[in-house]
Amino acid sequence: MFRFKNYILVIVVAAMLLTACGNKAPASEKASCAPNCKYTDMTFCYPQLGAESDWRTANTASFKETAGELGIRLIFSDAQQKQENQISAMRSCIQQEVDVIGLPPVVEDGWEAVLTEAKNAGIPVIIVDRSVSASPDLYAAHIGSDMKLEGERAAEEFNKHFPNGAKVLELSGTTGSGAAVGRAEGFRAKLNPNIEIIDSQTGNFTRAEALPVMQAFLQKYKPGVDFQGIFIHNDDMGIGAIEALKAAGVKPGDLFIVSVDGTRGGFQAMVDGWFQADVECNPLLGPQVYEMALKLMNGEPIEREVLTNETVYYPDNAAELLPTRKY
Ligand code: GZL
Repeated sequence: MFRFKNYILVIVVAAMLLTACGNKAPASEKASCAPNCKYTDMTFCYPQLGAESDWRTANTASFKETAGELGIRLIFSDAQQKQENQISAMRSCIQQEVDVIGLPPVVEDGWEAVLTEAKNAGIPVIIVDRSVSASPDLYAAHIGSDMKLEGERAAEEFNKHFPNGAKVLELSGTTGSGAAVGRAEGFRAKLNPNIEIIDSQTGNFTRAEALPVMQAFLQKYKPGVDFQGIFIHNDDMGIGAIEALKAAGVKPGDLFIVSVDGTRGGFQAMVDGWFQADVECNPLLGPQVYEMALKLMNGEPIEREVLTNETVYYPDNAAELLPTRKY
């Protein structure tokens, strides 16, 4: 009798253990191939925010080309700059039980629910490029630019150029995005008190939306008289603004313009004399993000915050560097 009871107990305990093993691994658990996962074992989800700028095009290319080189199965989607599309793409990836999700968030807020769903499904999320306001315990890490520093660097260019003060306009990026919030914050934090931002409007990081904003500015303010400079949050909006400036008879160099990204379009604008500085913002994040994703699959330690090293570009060597630009 005693032996029979033991036998039943063993079966019950074994059944309980099997059931437990069958559940999704809790967050930050390693993949089943750990600790020897290879890139070819990885299914990576990248719900890209859109295709609004040359920067974004280069960012997409970095993830697609690197996935092809490494043999990673990439689940890619384009959210057309809509957060709800990014969230539904993430939910689809959670259903497909991908290994890792990289999230390039269009805006900072509103990610708590879907990040919690990913965490409960045992799928780590790497925040890519822009940041989120959600609690850091809801995601594995952030890899991207220090947007506040980019804004500070732009301010330093205005401070150097206008020691006796000036009035400037700001063409800002997508409202509520980590990039626009950080750049605006850094710009204001570092700008000398004798330089006044007389107006700021969003161009949503696109050429098409920046053109009418610049046209409206030119209806309201006389270039060179009411304002002497413009801080533009990305090169694509800068190129849209240049079209409006040209149509209004403004010439290259009439205004002091500082942009952000350092794309080929931005370098060309420096060669043509329109931009007096271009603050680097590097989109080529694919390799770094995939390397971190593989470490997560193998249960290896990772850095929770990785900020890309960036610089400021100037017209004096823009022509020489332009042919070497990767984006
Ligand atoms: C910044 C990135 C921004 C770029 C824009 O890291 O999110 O979005 O500056 C892009 O060009 O649209």
